[in-house]
Amino acid sequence: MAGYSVDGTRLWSRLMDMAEIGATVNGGSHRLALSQDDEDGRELFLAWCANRGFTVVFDKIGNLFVRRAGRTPAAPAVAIGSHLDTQPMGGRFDGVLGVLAGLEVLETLEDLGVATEAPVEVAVWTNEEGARFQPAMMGSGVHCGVHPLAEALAVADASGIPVAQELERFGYDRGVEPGSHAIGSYLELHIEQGPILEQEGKSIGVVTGGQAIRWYSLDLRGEETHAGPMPMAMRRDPVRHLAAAAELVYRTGTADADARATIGRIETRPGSINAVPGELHLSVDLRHPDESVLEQMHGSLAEGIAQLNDAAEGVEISLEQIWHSPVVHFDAQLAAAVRSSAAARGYAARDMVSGAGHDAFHLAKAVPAAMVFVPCRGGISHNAQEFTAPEQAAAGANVLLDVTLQLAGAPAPPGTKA
Ligand code: HGY
Ligand code: MN
Ligand code: MN
Repeated sequence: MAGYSVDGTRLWSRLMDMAEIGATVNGGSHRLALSQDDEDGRELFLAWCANRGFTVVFDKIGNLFVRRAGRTPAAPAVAIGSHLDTQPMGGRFDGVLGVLAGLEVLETLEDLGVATEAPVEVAVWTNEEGARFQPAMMGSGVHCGVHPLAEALAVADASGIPVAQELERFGYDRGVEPGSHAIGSYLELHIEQGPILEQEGKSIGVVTGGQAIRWYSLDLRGEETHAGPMPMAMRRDPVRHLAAAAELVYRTGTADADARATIGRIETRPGSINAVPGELHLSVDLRHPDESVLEQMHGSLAEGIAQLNDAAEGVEISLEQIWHSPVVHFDAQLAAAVRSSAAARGYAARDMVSGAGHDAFHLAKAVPAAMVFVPCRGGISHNAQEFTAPEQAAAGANVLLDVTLQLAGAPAPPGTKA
């Protein structure tokens, strides 16, 4: 339904205003889930929404739903959204683009006086990144019934602060029951966070699905002791096995060209220069677009770690899976709507599977869902240098606008065929 266009200048200035909150010295964003910075970002977003008279519902896990009424209030809402929380040294567009492009779609409909049959809502999901509280995509997972609310509330961050305490701090504990605020379909605009669109000169990614993800805690436990007097042969030093353990992880990443293996966090305890660590903790993130290959990667890592443990004198080595997000298939009709909007607008596009996890992965279990990608410079993301150009952001928002109008039921724009 190419015809209407968003205000790309307004979208870009909102993106830059949001980037001021939790700005890092090297031009990125630091708004960890349920931190004051995250809340400040939400308050800014809600202030923009209030200026247009949109109504807000929030739930007990902190998900926000900003609603623009439709002619049929009882019609299932079309939700468009993403997340505002960021990685510790994240970029300015991951998640934020999807939320602010969603607001831009609502504002464009207001500006043009376009009435939709169904309500349209912008969804802001709590703790998509999983950097402070694991697992990732927590708020959307609770909304879709994947994680029980009580389980999510009890998750604590590295300093022992539970999700529940932070939600109470900001008043979200007074929200509606997660999942009680029904939505009928879901769309998410996101930067690709990889190099394909840019390398191929494409403007739009028609995201047909997402790869499977498994997270682990890899823990090695020995005995703390003084770095001076204790002879090397008598030590139970877990760090002696770091290289072998890391090699096992990276070996799973060579399963084939699509396999991904990442050690994002390495920590010794007590972490003192002159104390042999008693503990060594590694995070492991394995991914693959084929569930059965990821299962093989899982098996080979578990077997390797068990053998390493058997051979390690005086050090206990364990591998615990803490999260599994299965392969996702998005709604073919919604993907087709994305594809035809890009074609109608003359945007070069290609189908692709998402390497990153997104809230849409959970929503796809509950309602028809799809995603739209735009390129990011050098494929870089989860990095302060993350960047997508103003015209690329606007192109993605225009496709989001078209598919939203199709889903929500609206008269065809003047000069276009319905
Ligand atoms: O882990 C992911 O892929 C996402 O950034 N949460
Ligand atoms: Mn994201
Ligand atoms: Mn991310």
